[in-house]
Amino acid sequence: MRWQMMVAGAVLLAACSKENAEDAADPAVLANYVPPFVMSRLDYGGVVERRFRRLDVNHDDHLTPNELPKRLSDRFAEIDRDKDGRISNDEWSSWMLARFDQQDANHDGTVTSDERERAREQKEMDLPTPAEEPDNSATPVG
Ligand SMILES: [Ca+2]
Ligand SMILES: [Ca+2]
Repeated sequence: MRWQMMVAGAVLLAACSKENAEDAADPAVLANYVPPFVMSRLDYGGVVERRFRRLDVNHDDHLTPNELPKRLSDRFAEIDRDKDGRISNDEWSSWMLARFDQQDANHDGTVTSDERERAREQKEMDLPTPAEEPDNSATPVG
């Protein structure tokens, strides 16, 4: 009969220590904390514009297949709506904004972390963010 008492005691002890552990914040959760991400359609429009300027290395206001990033190279035909073999600023903006609207699940004009996460699960492309294309227009050049 004695071992049964010991088992009961051990179970009780385990239950207590589990409770204590839940009181403390989980360091793993804190380490992985990412601040919520919100991007408005207006911000995004600026980002897309700046990315176009950056990608257009020969400044002819068009993106050719060699100027398109690799991850977008198989979308070239899709983006080049008039099929003239190059992507105009209009074609680029409307395609990129269509990606934004697709990820803006509740159509409130912003894309949040949750919506980004959902898009990722659906293997949608990551939208470029203001952090990736900072607005340097305020800083004097040269
Ligand atoms: Ca170009
Ligand atoms: Ca075109």
